[in-house]
Amino acid sequence: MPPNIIPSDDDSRVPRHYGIVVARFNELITNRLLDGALSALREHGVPDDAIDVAYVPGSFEIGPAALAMAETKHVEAIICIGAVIRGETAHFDYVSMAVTQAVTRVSLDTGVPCLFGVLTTDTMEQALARSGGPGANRGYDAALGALEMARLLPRIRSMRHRKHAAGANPPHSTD
Ligand code: INI
Repeated sequence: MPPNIIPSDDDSRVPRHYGIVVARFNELITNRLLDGALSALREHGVPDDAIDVAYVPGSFEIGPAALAMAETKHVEAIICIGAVIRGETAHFDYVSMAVTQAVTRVSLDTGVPCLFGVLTTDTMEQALARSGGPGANRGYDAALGALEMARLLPRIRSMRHRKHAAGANPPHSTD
């Protein structure tokens, strides 16, 4: 018997809200990543009034803003956007590690998928190359990931109810 593939295909009739947290530091780059993320959401039928954008000073502040957004339970996925460029700072390693860990933690602790649209590059040229048009814009890619995860996770969660409803795996608890 073939495995049961849980679909994450398009079901744009289901309205969903998305959050974007964007760092102003290196705003030349982060504005381009934000434009890419907005393009991807709009191309997939997400109306602007279903998108909440929060600006933070730098990538270090993305974690707390993403956590606050996730805790509202108003958004089904959060796209985190920043640009940490090694040439600009002696604390590149600290900022990039902190934002990576924070975004991972918010995602796992809250169950709201947080997509990582944060560039960590050695040079401004590399950052420019990764914030261009579709196919070369990590903000666009992160938004595609957000669309997919927002469709997939509710379907995985609903499997529990489906199994119980079918009586295939009766729960052990008495609730
Ligand atoms: N923040 C970034 O998003 N990218 C950077 O490259 C960067 N540099 O170079 O320092 C940066 N620093 C600011 C940091 O994110 C915090 O906003 C700041 O330390 C205040 O907490």
